[in-house]
Amino acid sequence: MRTRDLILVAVAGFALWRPAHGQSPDERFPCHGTEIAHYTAYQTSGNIQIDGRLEEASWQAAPRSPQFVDLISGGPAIHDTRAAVLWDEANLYVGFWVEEPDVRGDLTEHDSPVWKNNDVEIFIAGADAYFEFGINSLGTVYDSFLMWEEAYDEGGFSEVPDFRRTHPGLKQVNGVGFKTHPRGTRLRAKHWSYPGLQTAVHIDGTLNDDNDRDRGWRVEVAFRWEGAHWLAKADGRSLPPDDGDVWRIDFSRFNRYKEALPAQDSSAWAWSPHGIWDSHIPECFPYIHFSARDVEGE
Ligand SMILES: [Ca+2]
Ligand SMILES: [Ca+2]
Ligand SMILES: [Ca+2]
Repeated sequence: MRTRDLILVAVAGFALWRPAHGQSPDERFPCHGTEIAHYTAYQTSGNIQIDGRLEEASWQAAPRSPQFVDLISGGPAIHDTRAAVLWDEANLYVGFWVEEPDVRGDLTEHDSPVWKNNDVEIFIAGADAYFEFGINSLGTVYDSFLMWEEAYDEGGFSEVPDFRRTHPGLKQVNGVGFKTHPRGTRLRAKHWSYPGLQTAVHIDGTLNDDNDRDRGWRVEVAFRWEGAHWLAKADGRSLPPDDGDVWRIDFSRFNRYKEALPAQDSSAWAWSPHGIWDSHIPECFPYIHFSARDVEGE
């Protein structure tokens, strides 16, 4: 590489690593407001079978996200990860295409910390609460419901036995790497599971066998709209959404490995970068615009 190219690479690298603070229209958050993705989710054109294969015409026609980037720097990731979103009157659908040369996983119990394997994650934000979901290559799901503690009493959450403050499973949490969120602490109900959740994983390769090189794995998830009742309650949003409604939903991937230095790989990749090691920042989630149009067009 010529010297001039090296300098250009160095400048580009520095640009990706500039501190996020002071760059964002809203300086309370570590992400750059202008870098947050917008996406249009169209309606399915036929039934979606939750088998992990993403072969339906609707998935083929759905716009796919750009390749996920590093969660902190926004720089490129070594393997290709993309997501797409569809919906119908019954469900919100999410698909992931995960390039992975060595598919691994060993956690099999529901609500295991699947990010300790390689996983992909979905966070769905409501006004006063959000839902956290992760799944590994074995199809093991971790899910929890988190309520902003400042909104807990007004939100009516105590009507749900699983969400009562007295429930032994309810834990107070304060983000991961971003401990100064303006809304403060959350109450996490890990024991809660998303009602009627359907998930499937398809591995294109061999699991826990490094005698070959795998192509990766795919994930197909259906969230029943009615399961989002407590997410939707605070702002009275429609379930299913109305044409033109916008939700904030995050999509990410956590790995147990990092690309070798000098690459700056945080081991977490996301559709939109957060600027910090923390998925729990709804203000950094992509904007998902729901369209009533059929994904295959008129
Ligand atoms: Ca399918
Ligand atoms: Ca759970
Ligand atoms: Ca393999």
